[in-house]
Amino acid sequence: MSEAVRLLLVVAVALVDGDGRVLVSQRPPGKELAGLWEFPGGKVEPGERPEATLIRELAEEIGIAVEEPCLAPLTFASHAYPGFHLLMPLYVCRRWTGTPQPLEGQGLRWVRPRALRDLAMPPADAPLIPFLIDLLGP
Ligand code: 9L3
Ligand code: MG
Repeated sequence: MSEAVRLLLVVAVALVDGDGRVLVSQRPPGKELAGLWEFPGGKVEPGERPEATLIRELAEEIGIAVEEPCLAPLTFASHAYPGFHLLMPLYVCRRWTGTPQPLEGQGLRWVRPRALRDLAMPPADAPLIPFLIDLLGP
């Protein structure tokens, strides 16, 4: 008999600026994975559509407004932690309203896709780098 796997659905987004740079957010002290640089996003609440999660998280964490048609699905990430499996769709977004701000005291950086390789990222995020290099160039 195999044990049931706990599945955590998290959604993340690559915000892309006019120079093909991507926004990464540093998880604040006190949160799990503190200090690691991630694509912004968070947990999908029960009954919530992933796009609605992203719109909510982007407003809460970095103070920008995104409209749903601007969210294009790119790929999925997954990672098996000891207690649960994380499944994380990654969207791409090139249009939003407002200027990203660190509303939770986190670091924010715009980086070219190749420079993501030099950042410490959560295990789900790092395998997404080649997809962004394919899409945006290095
Ligand atoms: N997580 C990993 N990479 C990401 C995001 C947004 C989240 N790009 C992981 C960190 C936590 C879990 O997903 O283990 C839930 O994220 P949050 O709700 O703490 O942001
Ligand atoms: Mg989050």
